Amino acid sequence: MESFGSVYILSTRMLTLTLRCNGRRHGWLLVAALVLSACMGSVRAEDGYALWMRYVPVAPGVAHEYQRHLGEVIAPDQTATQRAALEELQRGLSGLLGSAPRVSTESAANHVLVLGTPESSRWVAPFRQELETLGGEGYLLRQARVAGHDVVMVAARTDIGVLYGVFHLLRLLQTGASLENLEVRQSPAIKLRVLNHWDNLDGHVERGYAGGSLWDWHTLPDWQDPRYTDYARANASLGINGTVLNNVNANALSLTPTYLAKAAALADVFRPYGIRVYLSARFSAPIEIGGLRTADPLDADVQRWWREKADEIYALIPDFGGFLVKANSEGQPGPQDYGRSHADGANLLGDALAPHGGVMMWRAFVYAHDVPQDRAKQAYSEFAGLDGAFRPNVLLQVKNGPIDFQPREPFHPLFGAMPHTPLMMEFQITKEYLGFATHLVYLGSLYEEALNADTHVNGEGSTVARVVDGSLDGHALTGIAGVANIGNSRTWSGSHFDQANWYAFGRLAWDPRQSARDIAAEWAAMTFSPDSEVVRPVVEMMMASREAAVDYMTPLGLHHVMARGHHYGPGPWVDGGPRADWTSVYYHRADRNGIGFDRTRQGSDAVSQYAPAVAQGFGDVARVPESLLLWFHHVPWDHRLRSGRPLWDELVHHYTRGVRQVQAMQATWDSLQGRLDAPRHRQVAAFLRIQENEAQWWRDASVAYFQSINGRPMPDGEVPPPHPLSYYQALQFPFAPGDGR
Ligand code: GCV
Repeated sequence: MESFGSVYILSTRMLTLTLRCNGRRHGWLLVAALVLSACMGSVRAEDGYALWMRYVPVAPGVAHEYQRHLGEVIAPDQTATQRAALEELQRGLSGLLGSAPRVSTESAANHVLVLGTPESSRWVAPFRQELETLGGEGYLLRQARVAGHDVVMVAARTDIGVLYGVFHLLRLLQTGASLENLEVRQSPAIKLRVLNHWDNLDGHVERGYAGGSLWDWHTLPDWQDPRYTDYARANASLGINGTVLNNVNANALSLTPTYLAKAAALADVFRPYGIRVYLSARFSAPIEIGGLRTADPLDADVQRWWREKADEIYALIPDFGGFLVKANSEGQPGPQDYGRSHADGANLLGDALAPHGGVMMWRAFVYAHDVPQDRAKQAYSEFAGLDGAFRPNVLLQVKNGPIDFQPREPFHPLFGAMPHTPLMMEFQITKEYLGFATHLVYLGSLYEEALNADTHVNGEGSTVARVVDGSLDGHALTGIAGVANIGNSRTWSGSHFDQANWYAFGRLAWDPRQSARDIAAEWAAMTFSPDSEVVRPVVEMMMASREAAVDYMTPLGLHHVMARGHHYGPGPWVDGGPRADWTSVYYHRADRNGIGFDRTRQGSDAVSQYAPAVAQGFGDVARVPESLLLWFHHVPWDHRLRSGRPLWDELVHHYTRGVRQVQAMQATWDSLQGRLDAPRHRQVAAFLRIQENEAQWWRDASVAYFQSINGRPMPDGEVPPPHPLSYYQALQFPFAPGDGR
């Protein structure tokens, strides 16, 4: 297996120089192991491959405490998952503590680390009843006195729970937590925690900014790249338990025997890590690969075809998760092609999967160009009336907002509107609308904002998180999906900081009530250094970053004003083309007098899709959060905001503030030079320069455009754009990454 750790640079120059480490000087004679291990974090040639599982040596002070507790391990190794847990523990402890623990079956030591389930370990057996309460994936970490020994226990009802517990323990060590009186009881709040890969069979990743697809379909199933195991480890470390391998804009070939064998090989690699494989299914597959003349969901031959297809898949992948379907959206085929409803379509596939225990994840991202209705309303119009019409194994997968993964959107009105249907949250981890991989934008804050939004459907506290985790309406089948930002780039995510978004998604999927700030802090500690002088500034950068992007791209509720097609850079002037709701002018509606989309009762009335308490707030220009003002209201350019500034001045103020915030992030990052490894520091610094230039570009192009519409002078103290509008409009990026094909 490929080394997951980083390469150590150990040049002769280093050995003959006096090293400076944590402010202390050491003569070269003292170099040897002590200094090397203390300084390891700052001399490693880090390339990001190790993600948050770098397992670099902990500070000598804590190392001693950890060694005392964890020097000897008793763990089963009979199943693949047991071996994965033990291997991870050994890998982790070897790196963190400098030596591998002794592994034994019976302890001679006073202190011992025990892994296991009641079945696999006699040490854990007495805790059977307690472990039952933690469910199939939960775990218990506890320091206890057992049979005369001081035991740190990683116990669970299942092997997977133990594996998750091992990752939790390693996280504690990586972040410098104490093991004294350790007591952690964890179980996931959401059942299906799934990545969606928008990966095509030709290796292109739609909206992918981290290289090509991780899946080498050409060499599968014979060659299983060790990287697939590392992918599984990374996901298991977060509790992600499913992956949809292929793009929702699906190719029917992924359901042919050739590709199913490849998917099965991946499923074999992922299984020990608790990850099930799912596939995006093309609704018209019965025609394209089945030779049928129709894909009508009520046609008996079509129903048989899907049943047999499911049987075929489960023969190859016994724990296959199920299907994800994008239907009748953006040109994809679907049940409406035959005059049937989305429920008819979803139930067709749900029925085929049901005998095998599979689930059907049907997407609500549906809007039709022949419907003149406000696009923000269409998913609700299509689905709300179907509540209760779906089979028990069908989940409806709903994007966090009603348009499309914008820097800021209000929560999707379907959340709370379908109490009889399990609604999955769909977040985007890849930053299609947030500066691709080069902008530092921490999405933990965006996810937190969406999950904490209060739908008010059952009174105050009816948060989106409670819809998604099933507690609001009593659903046991629950799910959350993240559109992956993973590719074959050495960094996995295209940039070091984008790894944090994968991480935050996974951690919130496990427990949507965690704070984005806490998640950022543990990620920063593991990814860079647990030193508070590093964590604190890095977390401050991360926590400010999403608002900065909103400011320089889409302040005050503006949305979908980026360039056409590839969505790279500003394009508020985008107009014309195949459909109005793919243009910017459709969304901002700026004219000489004002700007914004009127979604009040006098306008498109999208506000009425929310519960009355929410609708009243959104619909009232005096009460709507200013961050969503132009999402819901068309207001005059001189409308006064809470700052006292007229709207035009406020808008320009936000654009400029966004650029300044990026500059502040640069200054913070520069101040960390020398505290972090140089390779990663250099790349982040370079990307921040790109981000600064592009933030400035967003600001200047947007100001130039809106000024051309409203004819207003620049607000006092604001610098005019350096180029005329025509300059920004003429910029072309024919090879911008990630475009759909
Ligand atoms: C996979 C947006 C993206 C598309 C994506 C679509 C979807 O429109 O631009 O690339 O298609 O969302 O979520 O289905």
